[in-house]
Amino acid sequence: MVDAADLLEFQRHLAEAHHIAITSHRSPDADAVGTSLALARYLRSTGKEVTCILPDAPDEALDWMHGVADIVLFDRDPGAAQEALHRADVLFALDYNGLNRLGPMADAARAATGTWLMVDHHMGPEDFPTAMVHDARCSSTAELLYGVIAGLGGREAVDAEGAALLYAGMMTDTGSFRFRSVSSETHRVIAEMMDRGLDHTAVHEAIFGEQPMDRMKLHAFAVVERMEVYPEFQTAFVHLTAEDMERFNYRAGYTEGLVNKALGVAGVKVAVFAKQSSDRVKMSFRSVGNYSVRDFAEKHFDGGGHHNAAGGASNESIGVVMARLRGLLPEIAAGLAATEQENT
Ligand SMILES: [Mn+2]
Repeated sequence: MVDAADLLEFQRHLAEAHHIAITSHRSPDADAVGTSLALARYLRSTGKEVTCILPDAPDEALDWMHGVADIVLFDRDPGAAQEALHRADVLFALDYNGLNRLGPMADAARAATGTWLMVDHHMGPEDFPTAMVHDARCSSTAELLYGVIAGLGGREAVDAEGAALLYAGMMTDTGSFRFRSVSSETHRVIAEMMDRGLDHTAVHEAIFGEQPMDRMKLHAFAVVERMEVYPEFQTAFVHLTAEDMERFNYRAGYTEGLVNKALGVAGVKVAVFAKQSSDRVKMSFRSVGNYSVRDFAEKHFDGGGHHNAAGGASNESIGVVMARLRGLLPEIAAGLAATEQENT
């Protein structure tokens, strides 16, 4: 929920701003990119000059998003990114709350002299912003941002195009409205956007409807050759080595959704996906129900995120990581048993 006092703060800073920079986290997902572009649309409709800046490129699966080609990418054009950050009177941090989430762009962001405003739904925000709309219970930044735009009087500016951008973030951050974080408010926001022309089917098709053959083969391979299901622990793992990804001509976004395939196995309540990513292993954690994968990711893999969806990383090899995960199966099962007791 968006607090009226926070909105007033936003309003005050925006009223005086001419140049606005909108930033989001590295490896930007649909929530990051969709909110950046939707906020830019709204602010431009009020006469502001807006630049969207991301540390690196979004997945190809988001190429359909209106305005995505105009986003300044720090890794491709650090000069332009630095200049836009430097020129901004107001800078937005969307869908992240710690500057380290910007990766190599963090120092350039730290050097910016404008006023930081944040809209985010992750736990434990840093205090660099002057004002923030923050709610860790909210299922997506897109849902929160809709409340911000509506609260600033911009409801009408969220047309069919803007609504598609926000809906993409809401849909993907909720596992297509599956996670516990989905609330009646989530659906109220969507209802309003549908009244303004949102084509939800088109968004779903654009993101999930079609995929390159290589990606489909990679998923099939992962499920057949690299998935480990442990029914006695209600847990499934799936992993990919660097060679696996090379074999199927891996591109950004290809492994999206694999963790949900593992979670979708009958009887599985906790799923982990791990992949070799240059010198690190990156992990996605998912759960259904009360078991917190955020706590698990924090404790064992320097990670964080949400109750049912979290991420982590390790500098160990993929083999070592998988061995460590197998060793943690009893701990996961004990945690699942404990949360089940909470329920009864
Ligand atoms: Mn998000």
